[in-house]
Parts: sequence; structure tokens; C-alpha cells
Amino acid sequence: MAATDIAPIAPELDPAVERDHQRDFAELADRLERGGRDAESVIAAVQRFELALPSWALATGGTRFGRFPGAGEPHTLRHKMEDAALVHRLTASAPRIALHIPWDDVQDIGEVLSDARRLGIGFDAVNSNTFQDQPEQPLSYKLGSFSNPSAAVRRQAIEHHLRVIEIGKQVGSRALSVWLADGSNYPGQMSLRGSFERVRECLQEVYAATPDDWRLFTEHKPYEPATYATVVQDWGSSLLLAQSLGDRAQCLVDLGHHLPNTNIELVVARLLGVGKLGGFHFNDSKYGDDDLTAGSIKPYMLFLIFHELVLAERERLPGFDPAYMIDQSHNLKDPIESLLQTVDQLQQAFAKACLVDHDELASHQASGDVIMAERTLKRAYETDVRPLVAEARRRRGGALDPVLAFRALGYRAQKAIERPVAASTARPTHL
Ligand code: LRH
Ligand code: MN
Repeated sequence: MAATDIAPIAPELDPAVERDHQRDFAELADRLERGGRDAESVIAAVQRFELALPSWALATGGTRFGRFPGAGEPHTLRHKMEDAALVHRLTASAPRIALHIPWDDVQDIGEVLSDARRLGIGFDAVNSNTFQDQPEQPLSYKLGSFSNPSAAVRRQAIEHHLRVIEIGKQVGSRALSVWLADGSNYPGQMSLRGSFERVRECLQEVYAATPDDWRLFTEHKPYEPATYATVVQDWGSSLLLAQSLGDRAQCLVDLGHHLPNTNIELVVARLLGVGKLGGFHFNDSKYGDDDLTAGSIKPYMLFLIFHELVLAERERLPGFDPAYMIDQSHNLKDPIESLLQTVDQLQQAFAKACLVDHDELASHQASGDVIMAERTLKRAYETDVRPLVAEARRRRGGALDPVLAFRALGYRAQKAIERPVAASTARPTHL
């Protein structure tokens, strides 16, 4: 059974709901046809759209001020994979999980792989972690990892990445995702060019250790935990690294890693233009790296990002193979419900972007008709594609409304019984 074929899980639908859905979908398909758009081709595109779920976002997140875990939280990698598999079965669109090492304990690879087979999910990029000191770790990353002035600390960080690559090879990953917290809090603390050069040198060694069919993603972030200068601070720094490493190195765009009012769709267009857009960490934010549910704060921006992706795919841009991953922290919402919302929001943003009349848009852009160009884009964005996305899921055994289906399953209450709280009082490794 391929990862994308799923055993239907959506609870029996109330016939009235099914009838309403079929009517809504038929009406939308008819309206699209009158507008020269083909609902079936968009459904096919949505069904090809696959996401990877972050293992670290399946337990309740928190801040330094507090964490409010719920009942039935995952405590083990198996629990996280069970929850990820459920998100996939309800959305028919999230067949892989991205691991974070050492947050995810993969001691028994055989067990992890048999769980993955049983649950019908696979593994996406593996994430390294040199932004925390582990109990048994000889040297501290307090003053950085790859940028650390100490060669011994840099060596330790390289060894960690080599271990992460080994784990990734064993679970069938095809990419290493590297986010470095490296930076400084005060002017003068760190050589701005020296630190970057040290990171480039260490990454060159890590890149060389990745298998030939792998990619290495560099992830930029403007601040936090560093508060003055972050070594890989912006897309320019990430691009310089990816270009110096080689063809298999590309930039990962975490939507929350941009200063307020940054035009992220333009950053995406720039990276697409040079074949260096490796993938995404989808989420949303109001101020900082809030890791909120994608589409919850800036849905138009999300649509504009997918518009750039659909344009790039239509033009068959070289190097176009974005890894679609989510990176969120659920401090208040049930993690599974927020991920179900996220997948639905991303499916909707993608479907709307597929509805843009690209020829009409190009002609208005060429003639300088600003109003008509914007209206062409907005017409797609303002189309309520929910019946179409629901139909795309339904045909693959997924749920029309994943959040309602999840609640109807009573899954969390069941897990609260199976996963006693006692074991979960431990502070989650990702906080
Ligand atoms: C850093 C980041 C990175 C992950 C971490 C969980 O803020 O976005 O992608 O390693 O969150
Ligand atoms: Mn991220």
C-alpha cells in the first residue's frame, strides 16, 4: 500500500451533510466552468499536494512563561507517528513526518520502520539540533556551534550532523534540514564575517557527507535566541551558503522567520528564480516567530506564495521540487486539530492559486492594467474552494471536514486513557 493510498477513516457521514457537500461542489464546479476553469484539474493538483508533519508539533508547545499540556499527549515517537498517521488519514495529504534529532528517540530503527509501515507513513527531512546542550554532551553550544571560535566545538557539531544523516539514511529520508541558532547578543561579541565563514566551512563538510540523492536545506532566521546578530539571518545569507555548498543545497523558507512586513512571496520568487527554493516550514505569525496555524493571520500572503509556486511549476523552472513541511508550536490549540486546520488551509491556498487565469494576468501585466491584473488575482483568491478541497479529500478516503471528523472519532479521549498523564509530566524535549 503506497504511502499516499489510505484506508478510509472518516466516520460515517450524515447523509444530509454528504448531500449538501455534493450540491455545493456541483455548484462550484459549474461556476468555475462558466469562468473557464476546470474543477477536475484543480482536484487532481490538490491530490498531488503532499506535506510533511513536524514530529515536534504533535505535543503541546509553550513559551518560557508557561506550557499547558492537554490529556492524551504523545510521549514517544510511536505516539507521534500514530497522531501523524491520523492527520494523514483525515486529510489524505500528509504522508510523511519530519524527525528532529535528538528530540525523537530512534534507538530501535527496526521498530520505528515497522511502526511506519503499519501506520502507512514515511519520513521527510531530518532536522539537526545544535541549539541545545544535551546531558551527555562534552562541549557547550552556548557560544554557537558551526560558528563557534573553538574548533573542538565545531567538530562536535559536525559529528552530530553526521549522526543525524546516518539516522536519516536508516529511515529513508532524502534531506537534511539545518537551522542554526548561532549568533550574538552584543556588538563586538562575534566576528560577523568570521562566524559566517566558519559556518560555511563546517556545512561544506556536512554537505559532502550527505548521500548523492539527498538535499541539504539551510534555514534562515532574523533573531531568537540571538538578539543582536544571527549568522544565517536572512534569505541572502542562506542563499550565499547554498550557492557555495553545491547544487544539492537549497534554502528553506520558514514563514515565521521574517521581520514584520517582509514581502515573503518576493523572497520565494527570488529563490525560485535561481533554482534554490528547497522548501518551506509553513506557519503564520503576527509579530515574531509565533509558529501559529498557517493561514490564521495572513491568508492572502499564503495564497500569494502559492501563486509564485504555481507559476514556477507551470514554467517548469529548473530545480523546482519544493519540500512542503509544517513547523508550528501549539500552545493553546489541540496539536492535531491545529495541524488538520493547517493542512486544510494549505490545500485551499494551493487550490486558489491553481484557479488564477495566468494568460489573462500576463496580458494585464503586459498592458500595465494594474486594476485588472489585481482583480484577476483576487478573483481566484476570493473563490470559496472549500467544496473542491473537501471533494479532493473525500475521493481519497479523507474527511470532508477533518476537524469535525477528528472530534467525532473521540480520538483524544481514547488517547487520554491509553497515554497516562504520569509519563507526560516530563518537560517536553522541544521546550
Ligand atoms: C527554529 C525552527 C527550526 C526548528 C525549530 C523547531 O525557530 O523554526 O526550524 O528546528 O524551529
Ligand atoms: Mn522552522
